[in-house]
Amino acid sequence: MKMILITGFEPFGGETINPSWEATKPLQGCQIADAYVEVCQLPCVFNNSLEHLYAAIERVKPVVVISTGEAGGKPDITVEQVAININDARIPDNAGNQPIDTPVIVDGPAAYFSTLPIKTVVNELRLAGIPATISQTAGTFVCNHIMYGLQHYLNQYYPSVRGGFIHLPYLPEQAVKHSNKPSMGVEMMTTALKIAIKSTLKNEKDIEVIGGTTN
Ligand code: PCA
Repeated sequence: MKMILITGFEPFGGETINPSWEATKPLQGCQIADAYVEVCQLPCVFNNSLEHLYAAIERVKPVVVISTGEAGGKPDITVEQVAININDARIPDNAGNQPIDTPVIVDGPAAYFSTLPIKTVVNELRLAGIPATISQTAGTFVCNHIMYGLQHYLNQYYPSVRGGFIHLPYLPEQAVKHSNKPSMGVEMMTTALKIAIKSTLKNEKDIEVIGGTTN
């Protein structure tokens, strides 16, 4: 059976919910095209989150892995293009770690690109009426750490498995506590993840958008 692994994070930074988990968990067991979705919640903790991710990959044996995280303050869904080999935490993670300028993987390359068809995904989200853009930085906190670790692991052990990362805005129930911050409803975000899975399964290669990237 073809499997898709989708991950979301536990709440962090003083929040009591994380949109990435709220939007991901309804997908557990869903069939999308000819594949089945398995979801997994990751701790917002450097290194330990990667151990959870690698264990989930070994358990599920997916053909595609999409990790998701909260990007509070962003107005739309951001499909990440690149992960960099640095941990530089503005705040402590959920275990109190606050690495400054350390590598995600010692002696790893400076960066990895997403192997999802990111322009296709953004285009299809927009066609479905969901605001989305490509992002060229996943930051330097636990989300970038997970994306870098994911791409590194797949590149090393499962080069035919495609993977990438999608950041999600605040949920409305979070945004009411942060004035002037945009939000998106959970149903729209779950639909967006389904579209991202469907277009990844359908498109081995990304489209070329005339005029450059879909910014
Ligand atoms: N967002 C954080 C880490 C966990 C999450 O959901 C980030 O963007 O790094």
